[in-house]
Amino acid sequence: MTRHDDVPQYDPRFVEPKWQRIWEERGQNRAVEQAGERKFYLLEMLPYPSGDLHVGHARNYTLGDVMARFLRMRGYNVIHPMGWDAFGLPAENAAIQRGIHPREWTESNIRNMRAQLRTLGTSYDWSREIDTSSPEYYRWTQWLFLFMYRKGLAYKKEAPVNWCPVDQTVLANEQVEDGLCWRCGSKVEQKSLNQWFFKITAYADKLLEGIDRLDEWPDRIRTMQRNWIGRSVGTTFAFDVEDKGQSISVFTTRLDTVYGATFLAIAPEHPLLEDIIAGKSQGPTVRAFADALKNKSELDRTQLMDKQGVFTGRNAVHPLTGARVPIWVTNYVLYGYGSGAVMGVPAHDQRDLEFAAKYGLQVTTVIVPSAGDPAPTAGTAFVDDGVLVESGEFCGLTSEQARKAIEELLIERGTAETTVNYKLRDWLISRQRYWGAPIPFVTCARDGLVPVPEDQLPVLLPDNAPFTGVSGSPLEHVPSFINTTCPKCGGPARREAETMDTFMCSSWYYMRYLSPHDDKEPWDVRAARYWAPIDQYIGGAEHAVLHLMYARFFYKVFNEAGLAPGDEPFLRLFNQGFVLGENGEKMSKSRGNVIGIDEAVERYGADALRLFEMFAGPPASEYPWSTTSIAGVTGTLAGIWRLVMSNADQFESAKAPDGRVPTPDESELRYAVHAAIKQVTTEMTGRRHLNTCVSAIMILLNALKKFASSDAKPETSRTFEEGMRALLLLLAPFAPHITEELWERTGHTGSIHAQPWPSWDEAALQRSMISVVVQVNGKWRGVVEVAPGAGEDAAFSLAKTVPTVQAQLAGKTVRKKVYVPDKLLNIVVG
Ligand code: ANZ
Repeated sequence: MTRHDDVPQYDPRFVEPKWQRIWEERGQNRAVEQAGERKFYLLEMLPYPSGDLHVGHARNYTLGDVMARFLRMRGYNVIHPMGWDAFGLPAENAAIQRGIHPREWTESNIRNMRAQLRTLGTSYDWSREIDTSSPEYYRWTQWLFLFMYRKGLAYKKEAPVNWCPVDQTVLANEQVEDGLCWRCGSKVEQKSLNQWFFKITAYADKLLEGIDRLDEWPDRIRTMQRNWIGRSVGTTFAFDVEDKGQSISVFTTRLDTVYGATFLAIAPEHPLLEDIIAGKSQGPTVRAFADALKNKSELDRTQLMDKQGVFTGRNAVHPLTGARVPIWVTNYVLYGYGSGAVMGVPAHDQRDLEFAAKYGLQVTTVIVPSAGDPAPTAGTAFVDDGVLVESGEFCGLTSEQARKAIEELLIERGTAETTVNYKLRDWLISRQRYWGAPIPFVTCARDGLVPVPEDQLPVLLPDNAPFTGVSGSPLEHVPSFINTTCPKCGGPARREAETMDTFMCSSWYYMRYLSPHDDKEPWDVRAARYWAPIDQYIGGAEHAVLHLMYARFFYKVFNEAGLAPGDEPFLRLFNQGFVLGENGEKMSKSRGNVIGIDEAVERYGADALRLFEMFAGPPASEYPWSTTSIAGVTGTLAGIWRLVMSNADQFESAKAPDGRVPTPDESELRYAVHAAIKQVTTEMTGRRHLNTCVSAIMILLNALKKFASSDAKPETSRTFEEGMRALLLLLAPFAPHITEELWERTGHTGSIHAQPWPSWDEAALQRSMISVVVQVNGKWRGVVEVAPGAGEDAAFSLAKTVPTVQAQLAGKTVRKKVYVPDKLLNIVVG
């Protein structure tokens, strides 16, 4: 047998690149469709190539990779691709600030990040890599834009955008900080521009209904998606405008409170506003107030400002009481929701109450918690359902009964209807930006808006736009791009100067992976029928709403067009937690606590980094980077290396059946081996607390070490060999390099990652006796063997027969016993 001292040291700096190269050369991770094989589409959200990856990013990719390797060993045909969400603002900002072309900046970041992902030992099928900013990719993004247009799901209309009057440019919402331009600090205005939209609202109900079936998504994300869609059912009904022969419709979900309506509030954009103020002395003041608001964003109006309003000088007539209610223009009623007008019920709506208090409007309580209750105290609105008071013939009804009864009455009169409203808005696609996919349309004086024919795609992004960051869309300033001919009439035409929101690129990329080099179609529908949908999606919870909603929308459209199987793209979703800096703060450059992947791999090796990431906590929780625990897992890996290398000969010699009865140590070890296999397998297929898998592997390592160093160890032992083999196989997904190297060094042929996953023998887990540790005053004094689940008395009587325990008890009084069944008995004496 080899002595420990003779074992060569484990050197990840040699072993890791060696195997990365070999796996690549063997094409080991290539995914090939195989009829009849169980497929598994495993995907991590594609990264934005921002430059460098740190150990927080590594966690996401390691998680995916551990799953991929595990599933392959479980016999799945796994597809595990990777690519780059490469269009977007940071590249353009780098161009503006540092004069580097966005493509150059993006490509160099991709090179760097690809290398970093490789050093982690991730088993991607790199032959499927995509870059959303390459013409081969965005040609199909443009194709899909036209596809959506053909389906009647893309349209152009005037819509307000954030506009910086100093930089003369449109700003994305994220570029508006507290209402100010992020770059020059000037006050951002709202400006109306003609823009492209996707009609995601047409899918609101389908998107909502689909969420119910996504039972392998985190509940939190499902709730966020439901709230984002924000379906609400209510009543739209009319208030006549006094002396005008017109009426204002309001949308309410609380028709039961209608007798408490003491004013009407309308949005500054309301189309009847001019009619309402016509001939009124308040007219100019109202108009000025409304115009000032029109420049402000929704966020500004509803969250950053106090509630404000002005009286229009005109009243409306309450449809049930005939009372005159004043019409006000306010900042908190949004034109884009419901009908752009609300009935103000200050007693039962907090916003209305604040508004009424500020302007001295009447507050009338019409709902009480239960019959006979007094009106709730002033100051806070009573917003819950209750029982109606001061409500004419409806007094005494519950809120629910009243909503129905009042709605029926108004519907009968022909002035109301049941309405469903959604918070979800159509998806604004156009961006006044350079680094994105050009929108494939032209405008011609004769034919108007004309789609670019499919055979003329891609509409190439020109290289030479001015990156000054000011004055509208950069493409407007590239005449060779803008000026073109109309595909219909051949006359002069102008291209769209705008590019697409990059969420468009990431709404369909998971389909492109299925035939990434296809130049006939965006993806091969046959391949899609085999691989899609995604079985497991992994990524950050920050994409809970936008990306996941847009991708679901697209997929539903694909499915209806027969291009994809099933109507949800991501069957299971997993959000990994953050890795914090060693100081417990969020990892960020400005805090100086970033640990880069390169640095960590260089110091500890990829396997140690991977093992740390999986061991430090369950996948969804956050934890800090810890030099001590990474040193711990490095020690574990070194221990495995020493154990296996110094017993390498066992793998050969133990193969022949020895025919002997297992020793007690062997039975004990066999229990440990099968318990580990069972635990790791159950976790990996169940709740996926991968940290407990790593502990199970560590426990198995200790059992093997104990066995190896025991004097009673037989010369060859099949159980020991079985245990070391299981150790390597269980560890393979977590630490792919060291296990592959040891697999080879112990005389195995073929990759460890292509071996079948071990299975456990339930019989090995049926132990007749269990060892219980006996302590006296907290100190280890011996072990007793008891039947599983034995009681304290049984354990204590046995303990008293152990000489080392007897010695401690002699002449003392037993004061207390602490008993943990199947584990420990602590006897407190004094
Ligand atoms: C009167 C009322 C009384 C209301 C009451 C609530 C409580 P959700 O559930 O979000 O759909 N609303 C309607 N249109 C609005 C708009 N354009 N801008 C701002 N608020 C608007 O909320 C529906 C409620 O939001 C409606 O019900 C309306 O106020 C308000 F005790 O009507 B309610």
